[in-house]
Amino acid sequence: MSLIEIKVPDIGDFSDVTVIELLVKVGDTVKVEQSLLTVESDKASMEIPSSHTGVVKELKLGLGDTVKEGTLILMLEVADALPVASDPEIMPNTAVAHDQQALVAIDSIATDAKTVEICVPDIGDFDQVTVIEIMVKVGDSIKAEQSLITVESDKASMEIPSAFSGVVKELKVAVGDTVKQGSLILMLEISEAASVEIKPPAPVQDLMPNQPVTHVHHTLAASLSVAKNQNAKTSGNLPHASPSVRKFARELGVPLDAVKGTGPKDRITDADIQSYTRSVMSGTIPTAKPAASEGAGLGLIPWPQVDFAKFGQIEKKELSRIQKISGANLLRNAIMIPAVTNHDDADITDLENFRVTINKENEKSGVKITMLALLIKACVSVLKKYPQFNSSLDGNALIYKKYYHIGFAADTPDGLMVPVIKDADQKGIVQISTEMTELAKKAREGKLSPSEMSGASFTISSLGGIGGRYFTPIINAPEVAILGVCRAVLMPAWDGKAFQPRLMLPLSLTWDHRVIDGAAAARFNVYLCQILGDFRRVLL
Ligand code: CAO
Repeated sequence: MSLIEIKVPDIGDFSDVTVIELLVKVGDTVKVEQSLLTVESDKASMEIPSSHTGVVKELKLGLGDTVKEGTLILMLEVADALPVASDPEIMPNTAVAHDQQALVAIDSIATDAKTVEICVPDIGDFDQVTVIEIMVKVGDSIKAEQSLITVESDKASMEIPSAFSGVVKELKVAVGDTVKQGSLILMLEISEAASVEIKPPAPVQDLMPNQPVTHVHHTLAASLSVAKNQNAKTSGNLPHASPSVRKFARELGVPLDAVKGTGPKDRITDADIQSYTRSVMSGTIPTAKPAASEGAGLGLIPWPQVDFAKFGQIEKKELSRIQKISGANLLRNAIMIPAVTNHDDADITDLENFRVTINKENEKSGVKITMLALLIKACVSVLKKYPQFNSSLDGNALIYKKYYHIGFAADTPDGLMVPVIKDADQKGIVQISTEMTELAKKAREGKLSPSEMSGASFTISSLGGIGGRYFTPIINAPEVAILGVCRAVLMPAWDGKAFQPRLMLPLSLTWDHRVIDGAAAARFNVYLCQILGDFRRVLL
């Protein structure tokens, strides 16, 4: 027995691809040609087979690792009798090297032609592959390099991009068709300018001069190279999905093996992922119980299905668009952030007197200073002192923002919106009050632009105009803290000799425990209360 290194073979034009599936584990006996792992670029995925039979002794890479030709995959114990395989039929073949120019071939006589044939380019060692997805439709305007179709062999799937920008005139393939290099995918109308830009072609044998339409062949951004042996077993029960579907599933956190594919050969489609997500969200299917190694999953029981009409009269109304969007965000933030809320009370007796006095003096100007504007200014001072509250998590790093854009929750007939006061540190209280009034009005009228709702580094949610004591606001990710404010009430406060009536403002600070700890949160509230108690501290 001897131990050999199994490395990533020549994988054509792929240079840095990501490992998305490990198909073997330590102790497994693998056969020559058996797939070891799946790698994926943004255009294609492929399985990498073993060049030897043996027992896996050690895995040298993990999910998410980036690999290229020569990267060590694993250590394999092989029987000494077995020669080191070098059979070209077994080893993944070298991808055909292509000159990009030569492959973007066009009939020189047809430079004034407007319609071109877009054909399957050289796809390496694939000769008969199945179309599993069509990503464009007649009438679509597409850009050069945009993916048109996904094809799949038993080992890999890849997206085939367009060589030109233009408008799709006619589709020449359908899902389930078998294609190979040269198969016609679609007819594309390209602008004259685009056709003129195409350099005269290198001679390509299969082009017919003087044809009325232009033939276009081009190479893939990445040519694939995989083992040819058709008898090699595919990877057992691996979910069957194209790279774009896999990417989509990963973005949503959907476990592919829990999704039932409805495409040809049970292939999982975009629609399957969407339908799975909808079912989980509505509680129709519970999330899968995670394996012990996966850590805590939600493992929720299904949402209760109740026929409310059995208990009395009901009326069903669709959620507003804003409610649907904010609902999805709130759910993610509530689930994904380990949030804690600290409550405190600020003595705003003097501040409220000051606010009322100034508003009386400025009655004629029409500009009213609001408590929320004062809170925004006070929070900026606290954020400057405790910058981790003005940060965002980026993997294992923290991004400290040097700007102070403060979002404020606004109640609107259609649902909750969060307009943002940009650069609040550089603005006076009158300006903040004026902007807030305008933004809140726009929010209620549904006229806020996306830029007016983006970029917040900290948020305040004030229920002060309505009432209540304390609440637990949900952090507006990727921010790490939010301040909830309720209605100020007169409370008796002991001054050492007697109880005095003081106007106390209830504060509720929710913070992300991955970034902030309880002591820091308490300090934040204490300093905020000090500022609100004596606003001159803002000048410090
Ligand atoms: N304590 C006591 N009184 C307060 C107060 C407080 N903390 N905050 C505001 N008030 C008073 C104001 O002074 C005003 O009184 P006057 O008319 O006598 O001056 C009155 O309450 C109305 O204030 P307002 O709420 O209309 O204005 P605002 O500037 O305080 O807030 C805005 C503006 C847009 C934040 C608010 O209208 C709003 O939409 N709040 C709801 C936010 C929300 O829904 N949060 C929950 C998010 S989680 O679901």
